[in-house]
Amino acid sequence: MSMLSFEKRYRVRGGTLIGGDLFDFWVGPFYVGFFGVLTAFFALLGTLLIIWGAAMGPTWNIWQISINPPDLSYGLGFAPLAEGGLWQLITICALGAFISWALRQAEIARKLGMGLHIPIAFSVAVFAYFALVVIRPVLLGAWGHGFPYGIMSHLDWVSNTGYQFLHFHYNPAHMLAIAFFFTTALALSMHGGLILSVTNPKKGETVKTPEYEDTFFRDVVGYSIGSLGIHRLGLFLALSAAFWSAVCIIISGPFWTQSWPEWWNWWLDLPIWA
Ligand code: 07D
Ligand code: 07D
Repeated sequence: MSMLSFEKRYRVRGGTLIGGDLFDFWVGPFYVGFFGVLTAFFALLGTLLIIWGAAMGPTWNIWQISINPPDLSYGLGFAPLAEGGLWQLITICALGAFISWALRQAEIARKLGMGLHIPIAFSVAVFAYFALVVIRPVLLGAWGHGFPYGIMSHLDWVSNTGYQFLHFHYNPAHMLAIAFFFTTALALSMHGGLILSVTNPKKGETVKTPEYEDTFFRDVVGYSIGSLGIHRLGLFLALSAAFWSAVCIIISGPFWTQSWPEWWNWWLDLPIWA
């Protein structure tokens, strides 16, 4: 449902980060903005480059298409298009599109006088991607350490990279990230359930107030984090999941080259056992 009276009031120029009035308008329900144009440009170019890469063969099977990074021998240099150069250009386009998308979110939030929580949250996902295709490859000295762009081939990369460290589950940052992902799902299921239980009553019953939500949790566990607190906690849990994911892959190789189970030898080396 559109909120036309409200939209009329806020759909005014200003709040842009760059370019002043340039592209400061809406097309139907969408805000365009300089960064909207930039996102569209990078997304379109990146997609066309993927299609070009697919056209080079050997398959049009959507599951099997894979645009691979350059061979390790190219180091941090540019590779010919057919030998990983396309992957490099697509990576630039992907980062261009993701960063522009975050900045477009920031412009819309500024226009509405809102906080920047959403662009900041999305930036953490972009950081995880940046960690995989820029930070780690640069630290290891070759773009060839990035992951290939293909539905199945990127799964092979995750598996192979995991087994290079014998048992990736022993990576302590991977453990933290997984624990945060699981906690995020637990928190969202409880929060979604709680909100539905009070705001979606049976026919004839009234919607309940947040006091009911608080009282429910006080009765169950003796404490309620409150309406604002649960959203702070949710954002913290989800961002921590992606943050520790980025950490777990950045340290794998650049800062720890042995198997991950061996990392835990520090425990056996503690002076208390001597
Ligand atoms: C539900 C929001 C909507 C987004 C969707 C993804 C594309 C790609 C490409 C046609 C939760 C849209 C997909 C635009 C199309 C072509 C050539 C988000 C939601 C629906 N992965 N991954 C998937 C990406 C990495 C891993 C699925 C992207 C890392 C594992 C989809 C990236 C590692 C599994 C996909 C990325 C990794 C998947 C579902 C970028 C560690 C699965 C994703 C840019 C993070 C699962 C066949 C989903 C699967 C899956 C996309 C990076 C691991 C194709 C865009 C390298 C283990 N990944 N992935 O629902 O079924 O996300 O794979 O970094 O099991 Mg992946
Ligand atoms: C990188 C995606 C960013 C996406 C962006 C947006 C579009 C537009 C358009 C929809 C980070 C893209 C948008 C394209 C779409 C439309 C219209 C998200 C990213 C910017 N692991 N593992 C993780 C688990 C094992 C291994 C992370 C579990 C094995 C490696 C997470 C298990 C081995 C790497 C995680 C498990 C192994 C990881 C992924 C269980 C393999 C990574 C989440 C239960 C043998 C990766 C930064 C993430 C990582 C990663 C979970 C098992 C290896 C914590 C639950 C033991 C090599 N694993 N893993 O990062 O940290 O999301 O990446 O067994 O590189 Mg693991």
